[in-house]
Amino acid sequence: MGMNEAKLQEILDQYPAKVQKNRKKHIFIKRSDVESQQIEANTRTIPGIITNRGCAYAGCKGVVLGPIKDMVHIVHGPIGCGYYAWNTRRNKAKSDDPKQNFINYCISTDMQESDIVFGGEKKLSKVIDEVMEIFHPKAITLSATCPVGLIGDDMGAVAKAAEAKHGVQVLSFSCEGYKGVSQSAGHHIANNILMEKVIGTGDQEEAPAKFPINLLGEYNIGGDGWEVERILKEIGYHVVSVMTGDGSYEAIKNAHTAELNLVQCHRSINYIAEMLETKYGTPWLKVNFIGIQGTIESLRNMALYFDDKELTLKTEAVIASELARIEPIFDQYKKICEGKTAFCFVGGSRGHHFQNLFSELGIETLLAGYEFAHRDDYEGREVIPTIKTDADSKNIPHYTAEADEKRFRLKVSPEKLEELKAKIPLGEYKGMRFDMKDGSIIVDDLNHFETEEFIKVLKPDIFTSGIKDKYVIQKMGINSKQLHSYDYSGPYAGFNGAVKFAEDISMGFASPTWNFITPPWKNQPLLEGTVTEE
Ligand code: CFN
Ligand code: HCA
Repeated sequence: MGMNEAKLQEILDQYPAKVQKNRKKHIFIKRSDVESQQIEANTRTIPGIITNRGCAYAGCKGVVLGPIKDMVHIVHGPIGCGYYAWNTRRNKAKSDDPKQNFINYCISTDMQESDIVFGGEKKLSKVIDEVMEIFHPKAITLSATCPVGLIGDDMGAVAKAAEAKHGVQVLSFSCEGYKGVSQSAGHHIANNILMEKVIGTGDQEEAPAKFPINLLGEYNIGGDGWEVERILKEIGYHVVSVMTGDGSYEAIKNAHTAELNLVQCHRSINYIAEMLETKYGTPWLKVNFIGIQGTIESLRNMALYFDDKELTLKTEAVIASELARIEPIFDQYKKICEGKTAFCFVGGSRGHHFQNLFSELGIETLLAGYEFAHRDDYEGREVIPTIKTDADSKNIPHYTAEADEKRFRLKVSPEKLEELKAKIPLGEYKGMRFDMKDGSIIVDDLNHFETEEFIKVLKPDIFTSGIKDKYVIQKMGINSKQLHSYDYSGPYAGFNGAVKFAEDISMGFASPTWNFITPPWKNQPLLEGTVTEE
């Protein structure tokens, strides 16, 4: 199965020459007989092309900051921007103190024309005052939208004055939508300030329990983080903080006390993982709790890292009992899924992670890609060390150890670290390319034209992506599943999540709805239809 170069060229030939030249660099067919296959990524979408990407504000406020439940997140800008990032991502949160859980609110300065003309700083200060009066949060974030940057409101000055007035931390994020080519720049902006101003400010020197870890890049979409925490706690780990799903400002302040950082979504949080290693000497381990085997492998690597007999035994016991419980159910769904094919296109890491689940269900991924990932996500971190080639980092500074006097102890001696690295992938991860079959297609920033063209040629049985293309795909008669929001379902992570995913997509395949839809290619020609006269 798969696609050959000639067929791909046929699709690309439909583009004007200049566009074709650009898009060609973002697409390749996997070949294992060549050592390196380069892809262009993290560059600007051609204006006019319908991309699925979001903006820097989405990456900062929507993705990284939004899930922190005990801070109030104020959006300085037009109400549409506030609305866009208002719980649509389904990052769940619950709190022991419901008065300190602000996750369901959408708070915005609701900028109007007059604010654009006369400036919005006063309005922003007023909103902060109102928020303090109504909610009494421990801390506040301010996120900038495009017009704020264009008119030059000084959000930093407003934040500083508000801190002095109210005595709580008010963090200002210059994440105007246009600050980068996608969400990715926003992740970076959020990560930098959390690192600089929040992490390490807690008063704990040591974690209060054994095997303390941070779970980085887990946003608790549809409850994923809760399922992962359930497993980790059962084994005996102490979860210091989760960044940032169901996240808490108080917990993030003490993130420096963890002995190991687990990185689930590498794309959005690699900066924090790297900075925590530089500053506090905490190594990081790439994990993937999507898929049964991915979960097992991640748990085993963690046990190897901590190198404790009891923990290792408990890890194996939990794996065995979870497998015994879920495998019989999972296998039933596998019967429905086996032999089918998929396209898997998501933002920055799920396009890779979910291929695990597909292959465990006997589904082959024919095409995959990311909206805004960087080259290392495709080609592997061994090939492309992230920080050095990161286009965003040219504009957005990184934390360096030299800039900071306060360095904590190394969590693992340099000798032990080398020994561990020989056994487990500390500080490393594979790119998507290595997990895909020869002949499969890898596409960066897939657009709607290419979506339709690739579907017509390869006719996948399921297409996983987001809201912006879901219904177009569904109308083409293809089982379409959102892997951003999980279509109101979830969790899909961990053991229970694997079963839930299998159940949901099996329901999709088995739905009688498909009998009532005729895919467009069965009614060809599409554009040259005849017009009947009355
Ligand atoms: S939850 Fe994550 S897993 S954080 Fe990132 S790269 Fe987005 S919001 Mo949509 S679903 Fe998506 Fe990833 Fe990491 Fe989500 S694949 S695009 S910015 N993403
Ligand atoms: C975002 C958030 C998003 C959008 C999802 C989608 C999410 O980019 O602002 O396009 O379906 O996961 O909610 O990625």
